[in-house]
Amino acid sequence: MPDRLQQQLEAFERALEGVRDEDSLYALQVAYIGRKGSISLLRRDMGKMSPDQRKQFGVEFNRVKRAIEAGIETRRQFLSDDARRRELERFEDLTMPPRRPEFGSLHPLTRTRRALASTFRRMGFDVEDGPHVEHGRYNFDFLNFLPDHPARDEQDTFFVEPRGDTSSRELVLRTHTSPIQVRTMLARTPPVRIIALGTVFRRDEDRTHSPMFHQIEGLYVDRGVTMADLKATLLQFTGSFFGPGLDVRLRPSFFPFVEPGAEFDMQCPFCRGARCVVCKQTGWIELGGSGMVHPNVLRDCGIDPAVYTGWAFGFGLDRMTMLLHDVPKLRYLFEGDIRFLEQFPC
Ligand code: FA5
Repeated sequence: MPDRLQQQLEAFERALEGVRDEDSLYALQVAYIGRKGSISLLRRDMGKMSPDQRKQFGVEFNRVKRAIEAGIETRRQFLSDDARRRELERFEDLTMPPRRPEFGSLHPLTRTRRALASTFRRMGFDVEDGPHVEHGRYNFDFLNFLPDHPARDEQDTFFVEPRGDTSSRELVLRTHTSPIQVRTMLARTPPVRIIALGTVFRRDEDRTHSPMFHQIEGLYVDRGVTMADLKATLLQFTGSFFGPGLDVRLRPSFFPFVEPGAEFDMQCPFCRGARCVVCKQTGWIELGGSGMVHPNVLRDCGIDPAVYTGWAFGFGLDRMTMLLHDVPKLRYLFEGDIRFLEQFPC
């Protein structure tokens, strides 16, 4: 009888090796030590045994049963560990440092644009924009450009061929943000206090000029507005954008849509006037053009120049961005080269 127990144990051990999952393991357990399992059934013959045989059988039965239980437990543990290991293998090496997701960041020009917009919003200006493809009338005529002004020349302006009846319409890619002044004055009555930020286009290309670039335009029209308001606003702007204490200067200049007209410079924010490489040892940074809105422009836009006066200014966002971030070439801003853009993390 003990031999049969041993045979059952050996058969069990062989079967156990082939068990690959919990269900088969449970089936094997039932087949051997379940109530009607092959080992349990051997116990039925105990009644026919002598007391000595029974005792010997009992000892042997318990040993075999415990061996089977231990075998099942070990296999169960193995299957569970194996399942866990395979699950982990589906992932990458968990001991490796985590790979961080790559975050994009705002383009330096976008940052400049947003910073300028929020500075001027705080100063009480509305933000406006207009179409990139603009009527020649708004880009030039309403702004007091004479029909033979050189800026209208093919060499400076991108002309767009209108669809349909072409005789009455001259379309251009706007060459500056000043037509937004016109659109705003035609649509609103003073007081008008806006800035316009946008993309503009000119046939122009070298280290500091690009055929596509960006400008910001300021316009303030109301009763009694003077050049002193212009200078005060420019001073307030440079103070809130670059920090207080930077002087601003106006130099006489000509733009058809302002009279008087002026270029405006601000004291270099890097050396604060002490002269450095950024300001080319002058102590000043040239920002853009400005002046009192020409009476002809006000009149053409339906605003009485005897009652209202206004000022306007405009400067390049791209140059401002180059200045702020020490970018040596304008084209770097437009090439989309990731090595350049990565230098401006969030
Ligand atoms: C104008 O465009 C006027 N509309 C500005 C103005 C507005 C004057 C309101 C008076 C009243 P200007 O052509 O100088 O002005 O251009 C203004 C700025 O745009 C320049 O100072 C320069 O910073 C920038 N700019 C001009 N051309 C380019 C270019 N091709 N690439 C990059 N920036 C340019």
